Amino acid sequence: MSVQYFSGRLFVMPLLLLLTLLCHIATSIEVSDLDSCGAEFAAVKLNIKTLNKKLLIGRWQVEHLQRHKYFRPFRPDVSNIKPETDKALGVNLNSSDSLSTDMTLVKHLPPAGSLIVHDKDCSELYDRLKPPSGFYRIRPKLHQDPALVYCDMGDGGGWTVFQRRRHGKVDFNRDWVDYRDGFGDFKLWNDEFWLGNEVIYSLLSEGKNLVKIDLMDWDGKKSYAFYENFRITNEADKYRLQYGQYSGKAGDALAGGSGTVDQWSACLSGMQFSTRDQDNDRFLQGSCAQENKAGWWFNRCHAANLNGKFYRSGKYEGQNDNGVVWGTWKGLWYSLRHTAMKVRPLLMLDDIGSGAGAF
Ligand SMILES: [Ca+2]
Repeated sequence: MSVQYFSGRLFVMPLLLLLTLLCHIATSIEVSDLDSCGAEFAAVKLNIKTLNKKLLIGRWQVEHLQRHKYFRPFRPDVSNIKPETDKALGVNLNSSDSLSTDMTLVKHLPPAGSLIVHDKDCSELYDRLKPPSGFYRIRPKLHQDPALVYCDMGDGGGWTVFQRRRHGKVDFNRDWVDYRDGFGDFKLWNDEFWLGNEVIYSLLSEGKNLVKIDLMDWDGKKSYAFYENFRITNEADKYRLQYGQYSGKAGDALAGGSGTVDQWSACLSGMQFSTRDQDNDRFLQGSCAQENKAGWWFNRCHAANLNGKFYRSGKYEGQNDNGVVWGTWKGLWYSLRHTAMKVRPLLMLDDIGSGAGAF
């Protein structure tokens, strides 16, 4: 027994020593590995976490877009498409746009002359192709002919512009028919126009939209106003104006101002459209449209009239406050230099999330 025990001890001792040595080596390897890889390992873990988050957001966005029908997979028939110049596409690109543009996508747009119109508004076009700002054909309602509109693909993208003032070359003091059918120029990026009440009616009829009003004064200062669920009724009801919640920086001029008297005389909610030949305002003694040289929704008469007379100096004087006016920002006696009224779906997801980007 004692010999066996002794010989056993002889065998166990070197084994223990070996194990201790191995343990020491293993521990030192582990520690040095952790020392050298610890930071990398943490970074990889963080990356995985971030990617998982992005994946979740992506899945949610796709579900959201599909639910609200803003997303339609685009599968161009490349077999029929030959390389074309941008000019042949019938698209007037805004050369001043700083948007990054994938021209391979732009080349899949229907060529000029084609009556194939995929999109009911610029937001659908934006979702499909993300083209640069410019004039495109849309078809707000299937039974209607396509309309040529300016799509503002900056500012988050997907805006259908239905009014624009830039330089005063287009006369906005016009009759009912002109305002109904639309007028102005639809070629260059800074052309002025009124899209037309019929198209605007179709464009806005589904509600759940966001209208943004972009304004600029003669010093180049910019401001804006948002209105949710902006709508007009049909021609039989004289394109009566309805809108929801206001937000923004320029003030709620459509409400007429902050005082109850101002609102009584100038709130445009519920007002019908008037032109110089159709007086549908609430001013019994006269015609707001004639006094203000514009087709617009008038009460008795207004604190906002973006279709007014174009004055080239900002401040102006006269018998009537008939300039291009947004009263809550610059007052009734200041005529703005640039204006735009544009619309897109209220819940549209975009590059910047909210649509509240700077003008
Ligand atoms: Ca009247």
